[in-house]
Amino acid sequence: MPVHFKPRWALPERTATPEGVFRNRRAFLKTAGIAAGAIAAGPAHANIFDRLLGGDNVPTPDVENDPSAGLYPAPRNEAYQVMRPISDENLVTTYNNFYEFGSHKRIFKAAQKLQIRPWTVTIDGMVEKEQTLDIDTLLRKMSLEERVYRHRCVEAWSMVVPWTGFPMADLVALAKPLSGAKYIRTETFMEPDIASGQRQSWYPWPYVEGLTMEEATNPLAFLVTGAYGAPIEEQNGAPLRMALPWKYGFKSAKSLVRFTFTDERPSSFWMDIAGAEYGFWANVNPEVAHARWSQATEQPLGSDERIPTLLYNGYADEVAGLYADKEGERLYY
Ligand SMILES: Nc1nc2c(c(=O)[nH]1)N[C@H]1C(S)=C(S)[C@@H](COP(=O)(O)O)O[C@H]1N2
Ligand SMILES: [Mo]
Repeated sequence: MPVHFKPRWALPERTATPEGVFRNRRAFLKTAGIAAGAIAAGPAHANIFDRLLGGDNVPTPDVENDPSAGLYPAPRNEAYQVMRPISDENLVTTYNNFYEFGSHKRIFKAAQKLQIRPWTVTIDGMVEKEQTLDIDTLLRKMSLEERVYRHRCVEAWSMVVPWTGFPMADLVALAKPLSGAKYIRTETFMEPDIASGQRQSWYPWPYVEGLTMEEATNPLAFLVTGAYGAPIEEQNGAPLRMALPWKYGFKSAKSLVRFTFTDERPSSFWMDIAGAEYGFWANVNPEVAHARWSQATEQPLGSDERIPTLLYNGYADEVAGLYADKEGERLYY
């Protein structure tokens, strides 16, 4: 595992981490033969998120059929910690944004239809040699690690998740970009037969996102393949998604099939829908309001209390330098 800096927001100890709790949950559920939703979330979670969730059971993860299951749990990179409790896995896997399966939060059941094997990832555009890799071949080439990251949705809810994955910089190294490449454009799968949202033709499918090469090679930019010590579930973006924790959540695109290296700044799904409200940079900033609501505070999943939102979502020391020369740009939405 690479040696990393110890950021200011890192905790000296695992105080924020309910050590061992999430790691064992799935194994326990499997042995006990009960659905995750049958476990009461407890009085601490009797809040709006539970009310939104209603009574449906959470599907038990299909871990035994996943060829990558043996890669988990991966060693935790202690440099990436968060001074907030890890969000309840039940909430993270049942309260989602994934417009391919519907424009509401309750898509986890519909998302089970996504076939995550076989799955290929294409690397093309301004690279030495275009390549298409099977996801399990890609996983074998990468060294997986666990990182606890904050996630701040532009809608002002937030979560703290132990993701497993590898630095996006490692994918860039594998891609061998040409010197003229300035941006990476990512593309999500396109399968209207199984993803009902993609049959709503007024949306500009597929879901496209983009970032600069400097952003992609910043140590914080992470490609996620797992969560809570197991392969990531369909509703959270299996088998491969981004985690760009200093940006609003919509930049962290799910279920990726293509990375295109280019010298042109890509447009994105949300820019095409409402460019005045959702831009290319979309860095978290509590002082810059969304067109329709304040971004000053956020509501953590599973909590009744709002907390202050932090500049770059708490990662300013790591990423502010990326934007020092971009004064005139719309950096924060
Ligand atoms: N392909 C795709 N990626 C996506 C989205 C989406 O609708 N489609 N929603 C984004 C938004 S707005 C957020 S907040 C996060 C939500 O991730 P989660 O459901 O794992 O919490 O995914 C992001 N990635
Ligand atoms: Mo979001």
